Amino acid sequence: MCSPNMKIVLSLLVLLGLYFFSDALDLYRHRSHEKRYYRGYKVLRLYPSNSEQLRLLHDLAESENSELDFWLPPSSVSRPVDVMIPPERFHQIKHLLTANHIQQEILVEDVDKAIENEKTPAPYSELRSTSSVFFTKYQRINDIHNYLENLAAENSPIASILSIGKSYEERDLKAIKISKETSNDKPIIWIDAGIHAREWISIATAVYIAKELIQNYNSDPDIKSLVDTFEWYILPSVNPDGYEYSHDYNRMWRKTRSVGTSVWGCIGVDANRNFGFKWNQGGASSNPCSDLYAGPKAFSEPETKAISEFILARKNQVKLYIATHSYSQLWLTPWGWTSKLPDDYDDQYNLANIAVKALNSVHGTKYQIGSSTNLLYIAAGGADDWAYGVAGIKYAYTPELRDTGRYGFVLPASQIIPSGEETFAAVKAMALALKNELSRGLI
Ligand code: 0X9
Ligand code: ZN
Repeated sequence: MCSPNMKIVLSLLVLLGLYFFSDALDLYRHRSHEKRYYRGYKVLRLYPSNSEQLRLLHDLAESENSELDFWLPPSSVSRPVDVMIPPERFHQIKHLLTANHIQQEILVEDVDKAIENEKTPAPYSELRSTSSVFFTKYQRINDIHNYLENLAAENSPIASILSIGKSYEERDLKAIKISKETSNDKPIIWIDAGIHAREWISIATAVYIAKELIQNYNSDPDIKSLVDTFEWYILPSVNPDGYEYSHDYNRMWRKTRSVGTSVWGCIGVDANRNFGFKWNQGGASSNPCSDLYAGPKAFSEPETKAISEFILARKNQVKLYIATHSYSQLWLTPWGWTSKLPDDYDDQYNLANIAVKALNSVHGTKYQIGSSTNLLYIAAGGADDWAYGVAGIKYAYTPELRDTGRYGFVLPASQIIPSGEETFAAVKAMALALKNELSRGLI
């Protein structure tokens, strides 16, 4: 028999043991270069209908080592929450949700199968030209870089390649510049993608936009006028280390791959929490093991630092800043650090509306418009807020591309071309509207 004190000591020891065991497991998972499989993992969509249910989901999302991956984190009672659950936790979590009357639906039965399905290419019969073959699958970073190099080499009067810096693992942050050189202080449009490694559709879509601008220069007078008017910079992979890691080892990787000083060996920073505006002031984590880790300081990551330096050096020229992500079909405006709306909100909304209408006219895809905090959640340190709040770029957006959760991050490759077509239409419409504002001296 043990005394009550002994019992307390024993329980504490067991808890301590469990704590170290789960962290050792975590260390193994984060550092490991073994491929991570998602066999039997499910994604549940939850519909919190009151503040208690929302609180419970917040608590679950914030609990460390919970092994739950919130594809769509809890935000408000009116918005669904998507969570990926490992098979060994499924019944326990389901029980907890049911006991708390949280309405649920299975979005993805088996994430591994969805990852296989993601490879489904568009049928060749649907391709408009042989050059579209590149967009039938999610390409690796070297192939993307080679594609851009060739595109630039074949269209040298209007396109060139530049590297705006290096990633943590020293990959080039390769961008394509598309411009008819007439002067060196043309207005700039900046488009980037892939800051979150697993959001593959954003990367493929950004490359598609570059291709459209270049290949239609001679045949579409509107596109010609846009390439003549603006200097376009498109950086399809802000986080190439994470992107490659998501191909080779862990499809669900989100962060950069920087190695910090975490005693548990956790790797990477959420680069969209790492920008130097209201840094780490909400919706971000100071825990290096969290997927929302803001980093040891603002701009600790070479990727975000390189973007900030590039943009700041040209800040008066940059008229539009688009940081593409996935998923949810939202055209997000600032702010993401507060629910207050900025003074320019009406103008920002109106330009987003032009984008979303044009996008919708291509394949009927519906997007919602609103500020990040109001449509999603508070998340400070994002690129869009920094572009608007520090660089002073009035039109700074975060489009969350396809889909609304049917496939989530693992969108079948057959959707790359439709996503490219509709997002290009959105960007083109925005740029034409901006060109008009410029000619009237409004921006
Ligand atoms: O949380 C994010 O960084 C973005 N959503 S995602 O699902 N792609 O991770 C939204 C960012 C919106 N902008 C700001 N919060 N500043
Ligand atoms: Zn993202």
